[in-house]
This record gives sequence, structure tokens and C-alpha cells, in this order.
Amino acid sequence: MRFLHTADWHIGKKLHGYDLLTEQRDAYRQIKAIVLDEQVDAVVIAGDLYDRALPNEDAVTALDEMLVDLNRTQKFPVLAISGNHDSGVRLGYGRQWFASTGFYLRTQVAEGLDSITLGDTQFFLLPYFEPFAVRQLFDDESIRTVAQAMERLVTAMRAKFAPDKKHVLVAHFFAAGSQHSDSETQVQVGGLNAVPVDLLRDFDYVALGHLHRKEALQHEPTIKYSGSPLKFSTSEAADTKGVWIVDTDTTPATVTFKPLKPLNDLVVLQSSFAELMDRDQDFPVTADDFIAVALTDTAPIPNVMQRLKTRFPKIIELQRVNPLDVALPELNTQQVQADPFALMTDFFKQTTKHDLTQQQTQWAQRALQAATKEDAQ
Ligand SMILES: [Mn+2]
Repeated sequence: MRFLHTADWHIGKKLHGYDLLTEQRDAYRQIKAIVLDEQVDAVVIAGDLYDRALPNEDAVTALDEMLVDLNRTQKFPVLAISGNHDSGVRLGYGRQWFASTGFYLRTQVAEGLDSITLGDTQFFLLPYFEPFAVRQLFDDESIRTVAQAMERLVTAMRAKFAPDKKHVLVAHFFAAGSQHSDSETQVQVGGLNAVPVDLLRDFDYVALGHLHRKEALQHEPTIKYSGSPLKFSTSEAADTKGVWIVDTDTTPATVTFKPLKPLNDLVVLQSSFAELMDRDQDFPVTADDFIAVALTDTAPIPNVMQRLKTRFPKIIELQRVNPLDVALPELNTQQVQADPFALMTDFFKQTTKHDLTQQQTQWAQRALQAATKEDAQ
């Protein structure tokens, strides 16, 4: 069995107000090309197909087109689960019909125990779940955490293992020891709801969704997050996004990464305002790329965003790399009253490493006069 593992499509997601459907459709085209090129036996999508429980019409249309193309037109079996961003009930609409064409969609935790066998591999498709659903399923009040729930679920799955088949788990949760990025909605506080990876060792491969970086879980050759097909936050700017091709014919399973090339990239530009505005400076970005600006300047710049956007139209973030060093000196009232202007100029120099300009000196003096007047009133 050779399959493609992807997850976290988040169809309908916006990046700081910018619609990503064009980029998402392009990522789908690339995934389809890999599916055809690698001649896989199935495509696994490990949750968060949509970005929200109530996706808008454009998002529903786009995902529908992708799945129809993959499953009906290209005739690839699709194995998918709902993630924490999906509404299980809405996404799961029609799933009994879809199964008739080899589109297996699981949105209820109980369905995770009904395995699907394709070729030599038995797939367990476990959607994102809350512990109470597993508490109800097993009628066991002692199940309080995701880890406890998962232990029960894996035991139940193991009882159903066909001994002559390979066993693959598709799931959507936070695996203990994984690293978060900024674009994930954290579904747990603390470590209470992390799933220990030792619970997952009996599977030949575990195809995970939820975390958006493929590097989120290190040192686990057969327990993997595919990551999202697109960069969804600046913390992922340096990542290479892609999908895994998994062969279960070998022991252990062979896992190969296939990169996706971003149509419009998310790039961090770290530079001074003057350099960024200089038309002779060549930055490796296109007008359609999403730009996170990391400004090295310390001085205030009027209308900075508006001006930067004349050069880089799609700025999604603006940050200062050198935030002012504002360690306040210990002062007493006497010192402040003695020479407030000297204090102010010292403080300015200390935090910005510059002297006040003539203009700034005027502004400062005027502000101090106004404040003194207010005090006197
Ligand atoms: Mn996600």
C-alpha cells in the first residue's frame, strides 16, 4: 500500500484578511500532480479540511471541487477525518453515500473503530474528539483526558487488528513532545491533553493532523504530522511545506517527503525602512507574496504601513526588531523636578542610542511646558 498523507488544508482560511483560495487551489493542483506521479493507492487527509465549522460558500465549493476531482474524476480512494476546526456533523453530511465511491470520511469517534481495509492495509480513521465522547462511548466515567481516551481507543483498535494486514492510524490531536506554531488553535492547556507517542507504537504508520509544521514531531520515523500545505503564520515562513508518500510494503514503512512550491510565498523581510523603500534594492519577493516586515529602525516613522505598502502591497505583519530598551532608571521626585528636560534627553539617548534632533528637542520642550502648565492648574 502506497498512500499520500496530507492534513490541515483549512480551506477558506484568510491570512490577515487576505483570501487564500487561489493559493489553496494551486496547492491542491500540486498535490494531485504528486498523487498521479506517484501512482498512490489512496489519499489520506488527517483533519481540518475546512478552516471553520461554518465555512463560507466559496470554501464549500472549492473543497467540493477538489474532492470530486480526486475521488470521482481521478478515481483515487480518499480517507479523511474531521479536525478541531471542522464541524463533524456538517462535514460528515453524505458520508455513507461517499463511501460507495471510495471516499471514506469519519467524523464521529465511534466510527474510528470501524476500520477500512484497502489492499494489504487496515486503516483506522479517528476524527478529532473530546474526552467526553469517549467517556460516553465506553460508558466509563474514569476517562477524563485525551490520553486516557486514546489508551482505550487504541486497545479497542488493537482487538480489531487483522494479523495479516498492516495497520495505519489517521488522527487529529496533539502528540506529546510536539512543537506548536502560531497558526494552530491550541485545543488544550498544559500537557493534560497530549497523547503520549508510546500509545501509538503498534501501528505501522500514524498519519497525524493538527500541527502545521511537518517538523512538529521529531525523531519519530513512522509517526508524523504532514503539516499544512500552505504557510499560515510568520512562524512558518522558513518552512518547506509538502506531503508524505508512505509505503507500508516495507518494515518499517518507507516515508518520503514531497515538497510543494508556494504560488505566493510568505516572506519575512528584515531591513531598515530606508532600504525597504529604496527601489534599487532587490528583495526576493513578488508583488503577490505575503510580506512580514521586521523593521530594524528605532526612530518613529510616520505613516509607516501606508508607505511600505506602496512598495510591498500585501504586508501581513509589521514588527520592530529593535524594540526600545526601556529599562527605567531609579528616580526620586527631587531629580524629576530639578531638570525634567535633562532627564528626558538622557532617557531618549539611552533607549534609542541617538541624540534628540532639533525638531524633537522643540517637541519635547513644548510637551514639557504643556505638562508643567497642566500640573499648575
Ligand atoms: Mn489545523
